[in-house]
Amino acid sequence: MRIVATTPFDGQKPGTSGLRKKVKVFAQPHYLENFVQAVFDTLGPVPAGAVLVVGGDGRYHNRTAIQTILKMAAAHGFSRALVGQGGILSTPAASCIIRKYQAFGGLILSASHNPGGPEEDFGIKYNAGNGGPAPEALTDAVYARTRSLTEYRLVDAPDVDLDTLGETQVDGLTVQVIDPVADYADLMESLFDFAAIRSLIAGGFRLRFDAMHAVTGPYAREILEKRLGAPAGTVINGMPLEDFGGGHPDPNLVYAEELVAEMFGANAPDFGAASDGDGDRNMVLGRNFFVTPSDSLAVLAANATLCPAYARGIAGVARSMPTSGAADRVAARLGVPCFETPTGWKFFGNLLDAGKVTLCGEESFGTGSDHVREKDGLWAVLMWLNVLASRKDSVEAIVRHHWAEYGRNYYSRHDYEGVDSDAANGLMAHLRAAAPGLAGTVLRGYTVALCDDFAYTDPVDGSVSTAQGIRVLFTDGSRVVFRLSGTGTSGATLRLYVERYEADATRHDQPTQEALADLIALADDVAGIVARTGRDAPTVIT
Ligand code: VG1
Ligand code: CO
Repeated sequence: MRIVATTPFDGQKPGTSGLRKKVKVFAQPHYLENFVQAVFDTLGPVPAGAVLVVGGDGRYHNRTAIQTILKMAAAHGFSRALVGQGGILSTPAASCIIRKYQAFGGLILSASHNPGGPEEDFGIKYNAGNGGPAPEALTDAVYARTRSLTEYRLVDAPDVDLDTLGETQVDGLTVQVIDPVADYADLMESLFDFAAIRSLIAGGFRLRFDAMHAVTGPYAREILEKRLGAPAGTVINGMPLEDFGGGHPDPNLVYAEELVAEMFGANAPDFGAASDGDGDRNMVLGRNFFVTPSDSLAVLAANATLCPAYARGIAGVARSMPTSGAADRVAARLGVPCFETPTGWKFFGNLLDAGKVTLCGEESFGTGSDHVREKDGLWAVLMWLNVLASRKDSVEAIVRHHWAEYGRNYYSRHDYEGVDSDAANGLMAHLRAAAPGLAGTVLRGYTVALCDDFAYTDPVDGSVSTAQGIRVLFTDGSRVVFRLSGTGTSGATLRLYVERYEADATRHDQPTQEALADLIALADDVAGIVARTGRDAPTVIT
């Protein structure tokens, strides 16, 4: 074992989902090592036989980082490391494998939806033995440790062959290279009615899945094309590339352009879907029809009992605060609780572990259930396919029927990316200061019921998370929410979330931006977005 002297780096504070920085930052000597040692020091000595799961979304620097982590895991006393072949593990597959093999925890290498390549982003996060992202208390402790670290430890050993299945000894650590897909595909097959989906597809139902040259390609090919019999070519951009083909592996209407063009073009397939860099997000499209992630969560909750895994009903639903209230209405109808958490999957872990909820979702194209402790892109796709196979109706008809029954939550998110950090922080500080005085005022005809900075008390462990976003709630149930992204790596990203509920089914056909126009204008009145950021339009609208 070698002990290497080091000094702390600034800014190794995990954000919404792990530590994300430019590759150039991660590739500096000691940078990754410091962070990994801080994680290990925070965990403390591991028990005999402890297993660590390691894998990533295949982006540039993935393999280099894995070799370093394995040498450090050996020095820290782990007995076994389970590594996805080629260094590949989607985030939900990593969660699945941690749980299935009762691992101590896992290190996932990903910057998710952020671009990859030598000039772009890299990331790392620790997931605990429940398969879920480390809770805030742990990430805060890791950050504190990065501030005081003076050394890290690793063993001197040759690099491990990551491409051949089997076992290699790295000092006392047995490194086992595993099939990254099989366990996950088996889990999916245990949750859904694959026979029904297979006959739907055999009957001529056409689908397209865009893996965006990111991690889900091999998973989608195995599940959709091999196990469910969809024709070869159903999965497009299915080869994971270190730079995602130069694209932005974020499944939304702007970045998944190839899929969107096909789904809104002539002779479009019946169903289209895409996933992100690390496979935990999903976008679901029907023919000429976009399903908002918030609606998707609500529709899946309302139809959950059609799927074998949820046939006996769901215990409850959780959504992040900015996610629309569509799922709340379903929960109310079902008579189950609905929890509102801060942004980021780590806040769902306790609720899932305690059995308080079965389904969770975020407006940012994240949906998942208690089958793992991460959001899960392909899982959502399969749940939709199971519902479609059972209802024998189109995506659009199912969503419109849902609106007719529950009302429609018009919803949109506006992202202002790469904004000057001081300007963004100034905008948030201004809102925070203005918040207490806003209640009772009337803005463009909307009366403010409450304006606050969202805080959350975890109902399981009592931990409190503050400053999770400024929300302006109106008396008619509409709202606008402002928060800064915790996943970006350059400047700041301001997110504006806008929601309005419409009960009247004769008014469910407005274009979303039109239906929300007054609230969008009002958000600028309140926050001074244009004046403060110098942007006259958002970078991305979803
Ligand atoms: C974003 C999303 C959030 C999601 C997070 C991680 O965070 O808004 O809902 O959980 O990304 O997703 P932020 O702080 O940038 O708004 V992933 O797929 O990047 O791991
Ligand atoms: Co992701």
